[in-house]
Amino acid sequence: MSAEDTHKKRLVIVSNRLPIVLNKGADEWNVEPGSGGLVTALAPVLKNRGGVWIGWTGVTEEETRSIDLSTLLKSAAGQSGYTLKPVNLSESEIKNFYYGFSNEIIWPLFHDLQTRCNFAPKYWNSYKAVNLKFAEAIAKNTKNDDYIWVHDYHLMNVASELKQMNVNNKTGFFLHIPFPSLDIFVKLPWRFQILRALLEYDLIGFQTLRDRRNFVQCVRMLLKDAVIHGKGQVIRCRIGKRESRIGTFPISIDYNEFANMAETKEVSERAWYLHEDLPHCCLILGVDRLDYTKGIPDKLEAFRNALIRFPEMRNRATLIQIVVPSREDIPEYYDLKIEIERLVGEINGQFTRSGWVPIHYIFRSVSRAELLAYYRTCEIALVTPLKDGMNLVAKEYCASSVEEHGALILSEFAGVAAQLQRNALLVNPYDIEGVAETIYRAFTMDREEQKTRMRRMRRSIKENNIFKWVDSFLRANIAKALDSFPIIDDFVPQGKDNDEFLYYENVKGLKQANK
Ligand code: ADQ
Repeated sequence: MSAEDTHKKRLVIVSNRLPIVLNKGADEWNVEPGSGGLVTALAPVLKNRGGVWIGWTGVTEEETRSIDLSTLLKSAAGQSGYTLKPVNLSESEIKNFYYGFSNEIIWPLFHDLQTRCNFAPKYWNSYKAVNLKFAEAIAKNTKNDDYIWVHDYHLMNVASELKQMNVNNKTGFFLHIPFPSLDIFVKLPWRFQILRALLEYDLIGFQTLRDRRNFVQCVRMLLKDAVIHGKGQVIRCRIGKRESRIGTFPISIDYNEFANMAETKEVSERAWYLHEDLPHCCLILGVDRLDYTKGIPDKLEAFRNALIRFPEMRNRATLIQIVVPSREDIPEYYDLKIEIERLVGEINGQFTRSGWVPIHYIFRSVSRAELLAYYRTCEIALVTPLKDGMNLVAKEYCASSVEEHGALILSEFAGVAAQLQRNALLVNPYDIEGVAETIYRAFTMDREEQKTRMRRMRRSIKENNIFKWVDSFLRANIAKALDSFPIIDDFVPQGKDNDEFLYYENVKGLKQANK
């Protein structure tokens, strides 16, 4: 299939961040692939399908003026097989829309941590303005056949803005984080606006049935003109003549990519050396983005509790805690980093003996090969977020455990628990003693039981992989599967500086800007 043939229909992904990171080197900028759950999940799906990914570059509008952005994005697009279109944000938009509304209101509220919210009114104005900016970027870079798939909590208003601009493409929205219960959601000062904005999408997707149930209950209680009907994976909501669908689509990973890469020589050797460096030790792995929702301090306390109560674990169990730097400009995240470092220092000071350090702490982004080596070699994974939309680390750990050994300790408040509850060891992450006892249980679990559990979890993740997730979302929204957006063999990124305004030249509000 050539690029020419596919001009009719494209998959347009819209997310707050583009799947890249721009770094300022000594005298020039360079571009690297991004990390995080959304990128891990979507990058393999879009690869070489000639679609478009629209998002913020991660640097300020002021900084982008000194960068040859178009060349950098084109080089990244060439490798990834889809076109990247930037949305530029000013310093004040980054402060109020991104750090403010998205990360000081929606992120904590939707993770049930309402006391961390700062409901500053100016944040809402910025949120609306930036969502309009995204809608304009979409209008400029799409054609009428394109399917527009918007991701996550930063962009809940986009469909509503598109409608007001007379852009009537099919739209879908997927929420990667949890949706809170009514009691928590009603605290949001803009609760009515957000619910109505979400219902402007043709399809709204949630990670779990619990999230969908919470959303539907909020709609039922707060929007008196909304009528919910239907049953099954996707139900419907009607307001006047408008109907949207609401569904549950648990996100996944590219299982084969993880399983195959875990078996490569590079990963096998790295895995062997990791264990060789820590002989006779049971390795317990934690991999988390630096975030207060991931429950890292509670996890460290639980490990300390296990070392106190089960002395046979001393010298024989080591926790390897990888923390991926994230949002460190926010004081709360910086404080969390300090707290983690203090706890690691304290616990290591308390228990270290000649030849054994209880916690190995890694604070940096590790390469994919290194990450997989840890997944493959560690006997226990400790995934204990206080609340999580899904948690891909749990799935990646299982997919990479090619010897089929390894026990997964999993928070019951992670979305992934709905799928793996029978074979993972479920814990309440707030229950320090309970988690400690479960660590000990995993430490003493016999190999056969580990194998049986791991084999079942791997089968379930393999069957429900990322491609199935995309297919089920697209089928529910546009009655088409991913194959309808065929692979392009000779993909050339679109990137002429003047190729904007491809279709919607007469869009309300854009016509002036276009002149
Ligand atoms: P995240 O909060 O980012 O995602 P998660 O699902 O755990 O959380 O994904 C983290 C991703 O980062 C994994 O794919 C992992 O491989 C990658 N990663 C981890 N450590 C790394 C390291 N050191 N270097 C590089 N990459 C690393 C959000 C929601 C989740 C939801 C996902 C997808 O908060 O609940 O599962 O989106 O929907």
